[in-house]
This record gives sequence, C-alpha cells and structure tokens, in this order.
Amino acid sequence: MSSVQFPFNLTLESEAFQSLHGVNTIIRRLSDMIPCFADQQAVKQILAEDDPILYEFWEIEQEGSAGELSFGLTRIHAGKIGKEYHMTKGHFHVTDGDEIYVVVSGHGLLLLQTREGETRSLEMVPGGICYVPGGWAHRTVNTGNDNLLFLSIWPPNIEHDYETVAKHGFPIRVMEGADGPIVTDNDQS
Ligand code: PAN
Ligand code: ZN
Repeated sequence: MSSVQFPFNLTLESEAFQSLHGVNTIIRRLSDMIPCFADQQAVKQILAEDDPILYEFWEIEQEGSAGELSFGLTRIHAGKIGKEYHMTKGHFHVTDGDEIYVVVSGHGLLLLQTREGETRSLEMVPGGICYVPGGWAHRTVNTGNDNLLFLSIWPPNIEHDYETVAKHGFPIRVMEGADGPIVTDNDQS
C-alpha cells in the first residue's frame, strides 16, 4: 500500500514523481538488460567502460480495493546498443489488467505480443495514448533523439511477469535503418 496522501495533483515531470511520498523508484542500467539486446559485442564494449542508465520509472502501486489505480512515469534515455534502440524490459500482467500509456514527450514504439505470439507495434508521439489490453506483453522503445517520457495507468493488484519475456524475448525488435527505425523479426526468440 502506498503512503501517498489522496487526493493530490502533480505535474508530468520526473521531479514531481520523484518527490511523491511512497513512490517506488526503479533504475535500469545496461547491466540489468544484457540478454535483451541483439548485438552482444556492442553490449560488452559499452560495459567495459560504463554501465549507462537506459531508463528510470517512478510508480505508485496500489494493492487495496479494485477501484484504485496504479500509475507511474517512465523516462527512457535516448540512445542505442549497437543499432538497437534503448527499450524497457517488458512484461505481461499476470492477472488480466489493461493499461493506458500517455506520451508526454519524445518519440517511440510500443511493442506488444500475446502469449500465442501475435505481435503489434504502436507509434508513440507527444500527446498520444496507447491502450494495452490485458494479455498483451508490452515493451517500450525510444526511437527518438530525446528522452521518451510517458505516464502509465493500470489497475491495482497486478503482478508483473518479467520472466516470460526474459526467457523468450520479443518476436520483434526495433533497429536503426538507413531512413529511421525499422521493426524486424527477432531471430533469437
Ligand atoms: C509501466 C512499466 C515501465 C517500465 O509502468 O512498468 O514503463 O517498464 P518495465 O516494467 O517493463 O521495466 C507498466 O507497463 N506498468 O504496468
Ligand atoms: Zn504494464
């Protein structure tokens, strides 16, 4: 149970979320995400010198009544590992629960997959929203030159399943092409 005092208002800025009482702060560095990237040579080269932060998120997870809402702000730093853009780990929601993403700033792609292997990629643009139906794993990719910042809102009591994505990967990847980002098949999944 979070210790945020309700009701409240705040701005869609990392500083505002960081200072929320009871906020959970998660920082993911390259060393936390080694198997996610296709170019393992590039991973090794970067880690030999540095362990960059790929993304951070600040969340309030609600575990009380069914009417509550959990929410968080994610900031994915711009950049690539080899030719593959920075992205989140990605997860399924164990108990069915939909989610809404609202893009504050930056550009990206939201990758989705079902447990049966169906995939989608949705564009993320400033002011845009994406709806993630329960049952679809979701991973966010920053394809722009600036931070990708987005708000996410999901139901309470949702367990996040990272293991399935970590084990099998995503069937699609987002790589830098000659004319911008390209969604390609992941031949390692
Ligand atoms: C989001 C994600 C957040 C970070 O709040 O948790 O963007 O991504 P990973 O959790 O995959 O590391 C969300 O989808 N919550 O359910
Ligand atoms: Zn989620």
